[in-house]
Amino acid sequence: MARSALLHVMTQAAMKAGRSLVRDFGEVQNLQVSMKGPADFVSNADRRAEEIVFQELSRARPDWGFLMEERGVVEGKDPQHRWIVDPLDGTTNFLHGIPMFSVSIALEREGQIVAGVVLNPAMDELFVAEKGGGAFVNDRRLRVAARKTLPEAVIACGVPFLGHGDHPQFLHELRGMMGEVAGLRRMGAASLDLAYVAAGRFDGYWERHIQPWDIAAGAILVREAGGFLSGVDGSKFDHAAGHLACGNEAIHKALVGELEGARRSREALRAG
Ligand code: LIP
Repeated sequence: MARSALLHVMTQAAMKAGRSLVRDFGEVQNLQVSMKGPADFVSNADRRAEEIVFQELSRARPDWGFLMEERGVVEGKDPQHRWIVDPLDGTTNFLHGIPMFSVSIALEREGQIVAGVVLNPAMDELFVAEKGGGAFVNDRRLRVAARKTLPEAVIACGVPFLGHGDHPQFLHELRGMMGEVAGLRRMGAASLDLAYVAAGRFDGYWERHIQPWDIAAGAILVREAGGFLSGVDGSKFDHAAGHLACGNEAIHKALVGELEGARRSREALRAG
């Protein structure tokens, strides 16, 4: 597959940051057994990776701005283009020595995501997509899974954790969903959940309380692999809305239906 100049720039930045993360990941595995633990080290690894992506992309496109997990918004001279970057998605996995983390880079043009790169450097998997050009993993074309019903589907999700998310709401969703599907998974890196939907490994995915840099690149992978995305309530997909559901057309519809059922059952309980 011949990569466009744009995807080339994004891929180079992700791979350079990925090499830095892999070096640091080796060290994290050593630090696991120390009393102090690897937490401070991991924040530095995250910052190092972000600096690399920032430098690489700024050099290639000096006028474009950024939305980055650590740095926040960096205004560019060109108001039409903005990079959306998570230099280390799956931080908790990384911290625990679990090789399920990524560098995620998306390009937003006039508010629309037009290109995305998600690299899992520990597994050597590079997912790329550009609007209208299809989605690929290591140069192999991606297609969402063909399974049409929830009983045959493996569905990924985000699970709220200490101090984060709406725990009762998730329990309602889980109660409904687990009785309907072949399997539920929680991988801990939203960009990879989306990449796996694009690759047909997962049939669908939903998550709430999620940030734009976690999902912007993955969203275009799903779309370019023939998938459907929306908010959890079926609303038009918006990477800044904080929630999403996706899958092929049938699974996406079934997923949104289940989530709506969970919402109604929670409302009913609340109303007493
Ligand atoms: C993480 C996500 C994960 C989600 C966490 C968190 P981080 O991103 O990818 O799926 O459940 O809330 O946002 O913090 O590792 O970049």
